[in-house]
Amino acid sequence: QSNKLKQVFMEGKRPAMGFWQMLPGANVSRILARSGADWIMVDCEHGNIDDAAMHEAVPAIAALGVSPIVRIPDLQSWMVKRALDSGAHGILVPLIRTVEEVKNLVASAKFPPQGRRGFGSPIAMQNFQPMPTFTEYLQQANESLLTMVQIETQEALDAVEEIASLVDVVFIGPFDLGNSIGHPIIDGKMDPELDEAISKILKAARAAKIKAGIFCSGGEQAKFYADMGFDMISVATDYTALGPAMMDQLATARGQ
Ligand code: 3PY
Repeated sequence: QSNKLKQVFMEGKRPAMGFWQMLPGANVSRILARSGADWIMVDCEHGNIDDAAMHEAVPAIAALGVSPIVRIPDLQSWMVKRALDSGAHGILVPLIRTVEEVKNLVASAKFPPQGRRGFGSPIAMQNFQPMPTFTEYLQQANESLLTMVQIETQEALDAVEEIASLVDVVFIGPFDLGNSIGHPIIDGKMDPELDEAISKILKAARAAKIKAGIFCSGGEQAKFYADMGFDMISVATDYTALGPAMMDQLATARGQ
């Protein structure tokens, strides 16, 4: 099954760069997916994206050869199922705390015998090229769909080595991680203890031979973490990019 993100991971030549979709609408998805990004995160946790909007965003992104990844709102089996049934090429679970939760996630994301994902959606296979048959999707999904967890709590940081042995990607949410370890990001400034936690997560991913991802607040920060060796980097969000782009044009129009 075609999975652009997985392909970039397997080639291992460059980090996979992507954007965060927080605003609903297939047109937003298409703008983001046409940017040259490898993957788009459909953010059902903090974004304005409900189940119906997710079912519009995922195919719009996949149709352009880009990997749609869904961040589910919370670790609930039914959310994992609906995200994967919508055709997502992977899922990201926020605010993980324990190894037990991660095992639960993996079980929810895999068909038997590896897990307990229910089979029956005719929608998922539409989002791969060439389109697999029902049976091919069943045979390939466990291997090709990416399981990712966010390391953004003290508890997950403490258990990161074991967590990394269970998933495809450990993905850092620096804002929540900073809050959880008692060193929040203030005015964009990262505390040295947060930097240390980030290095620890990257190291754990390397040791487990899996990929490490991180959420960034712009291109400059994204370049910094790409140079540091991260494999999956979120460069910006639609929501935060739109305002400055418009203000820039307005300032030019007003000769400012
Ligand atoms: C964080 O930085 O905590 C995130 O999860 C980004 O959305």
